[in-house]
Order: sequence, then structure tokens, then C-alpha cells
Amino acid sequence: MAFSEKLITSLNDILRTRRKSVIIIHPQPDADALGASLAWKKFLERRGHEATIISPTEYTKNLNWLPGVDAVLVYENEAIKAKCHELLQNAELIFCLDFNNFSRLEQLGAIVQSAEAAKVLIDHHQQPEPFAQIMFSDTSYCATSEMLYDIIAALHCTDWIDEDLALCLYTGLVTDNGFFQFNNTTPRSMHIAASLLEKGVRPDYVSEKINNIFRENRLRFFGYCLHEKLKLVKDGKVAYMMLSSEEIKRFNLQSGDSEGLVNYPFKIEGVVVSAYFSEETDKIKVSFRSRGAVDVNQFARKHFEGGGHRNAAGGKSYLGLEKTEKKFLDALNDLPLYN
Ligand SMILES: [Mn+2]
Repeated sequence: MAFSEKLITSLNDILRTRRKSVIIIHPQPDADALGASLAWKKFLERRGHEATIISPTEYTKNLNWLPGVDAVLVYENEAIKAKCHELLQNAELIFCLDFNNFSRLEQLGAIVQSAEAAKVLIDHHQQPEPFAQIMFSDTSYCATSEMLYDIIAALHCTDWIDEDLALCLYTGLVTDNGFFQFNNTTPRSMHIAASLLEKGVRPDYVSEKINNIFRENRLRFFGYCLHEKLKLVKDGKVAYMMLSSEEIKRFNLQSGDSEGLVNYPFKIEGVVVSAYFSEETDKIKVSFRSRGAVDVNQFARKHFEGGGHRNAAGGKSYLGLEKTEKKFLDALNDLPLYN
């Protein structure tokens, strides 16, 4: 078993005595946060609990097909803030899924923190804050959704996983491991995915819903960037694109439309760093991606007021496009490009 007997027993015990639950996820929830929370809500309801999901901010419309997602309360929506506060105050149990520190929640963090309910953390990110009475924290899982499957299995309840619940878990699992492409894909994640397919999930359906949802102008924007804007430097190891606000406006983009673009340059053999700069009204936003040991987290921290993970980080610049480009090219001399 992946979790200690003691941990599972304490979860079981607390589930037996406390029936009013709130599930909290991180802002801008991705498919793992949403999938895991929807699955856990279904599971809790099946056990006779009241369970409500609160998301600090709106989720992307692209995920509005996940079963049950309509019931998610969006805290940033002023009209329901009071209701969220009341639910948190009256909750006996608060589950924190797919994040591990309250600062991630911004204003909602203090409210969750001060709520009297017992807190249960279920998460796969590094360096958890030790705020929860019961902590399921394990970075070997590719997704919180993968972890939840194992928790449900440890509770001997896999029979309760119906097709909808399986669809939520599967979607979270495959989006966090890039449809089994990233190095967090393990034999276990494949076994769990297989079990979820046995519950009736159709992998082609999930793939279509996640991967093939561009509007025409978004794909044409990607085409434009790759054809006109992509530059390669450092013997082809570093790729970058810089987009002015005028260009972004021309393609009539919506928020989230440039997501994923920064990964395309890795299709070129030998690229180990990719950067995407987009000009906004007050600043330039930067996304960095890297391969292997190349650390863009440190790079973004040092030069672009940002940070993130070793292979995926963000940052910003207030210098204007031309100077930002020069700063980036200079800073690259500081970045070891071994791989
Ligand atoms: Mn996740």
C-alpha cells in the first residue's frame, strides 16, 4: 500500500464522525485540481457526506464538460462570497487538494486557515506547509487525481468509482503527465489509468476535449508565432518568441490562448530552453520552459522577478520589448545549457 495503515485509519475515522465537508482547490484550477475535487466530492457524497467545492477563481470554460463542474463555487464571484464564508465556518472537514500552502489561496487562505474544521491535505507538490491534521503528501504521484485513486483503493472503495468519477480522475491524471509523456509517468500511473478505463472512460474522448479545442484564430496565431517570430540562439539550444501587444490584439486572443505555445519549440531537436515574451499594458510577461538539468527557475528568479519549477517558470520585465530582449540574451550567458 502506498500510504501507511495509520494514515488511512485516521482518514477513515474522521470520515466516520464528520459529515460536513468543503473541498478547496488552487486558483486558476487546472484539470487535475478540478478532476480530483469533483471525484472526491462524488466519493464523499456516496459516503453520505455533504461536500462543496470552492475554487478561489474561475475555471477555464474548456473544462466545463467535466461531470459536476457546475456545482463548483467560485470565490472571486462577489455574489457568493458570503455563502463560501458560511460554508467554511460550518464545515467539520476541509480538504485541500492539489496545492500545499495557504499563500497560494491569497485572501481565501486566511479564512481557510482560521476555520475550525479539521484539515486534510491531499497533494503531490513539493515542500508542503504542515497545516493539516491529516497529510497525504507524496511527490511520487504525477497527479492529485492519481493519488486519490490510491486513497480510494486503500479505503477498499474502488467499487464506488462509477464512470463519471473515473472520467474526473483520468482527466486529472493524463493532463498532469502530458498524456503519459512527462517523466512523472510511472508504471503505477499507467496501472491506475487502466483501472479507470475499465470503469468506462474513453481515452479518445478525453484527448479530444483537452487537446483539440482551439478556435481557428488561436491556431493561426500559433502558426504566425512559429513562422514569423521564433528565434533560435546559442547554437540552436535556446528558442524564444517575443510578441507585441499590437500583434496579440490583431489575433483577437482570449485569456489562456497562448498557453502551450512555449512548448512547441522543443519539437526542434536540440532545443533545451524555450521562452515566450508577451507585451501587456504595464509589463512584459515571460514564460520559460527547459529540459533536463537546465534550471529556468533560478534563471527567472535572478533575472526576471519570477520563479516556478526547474523546468517551468515565469517572470516579468518592465523594460519594453527591445531592452527585454537584450537583457534576456545577456542573461543567457549566465545559464549553463548542458543537458
Ligand atoms: Mn496536480
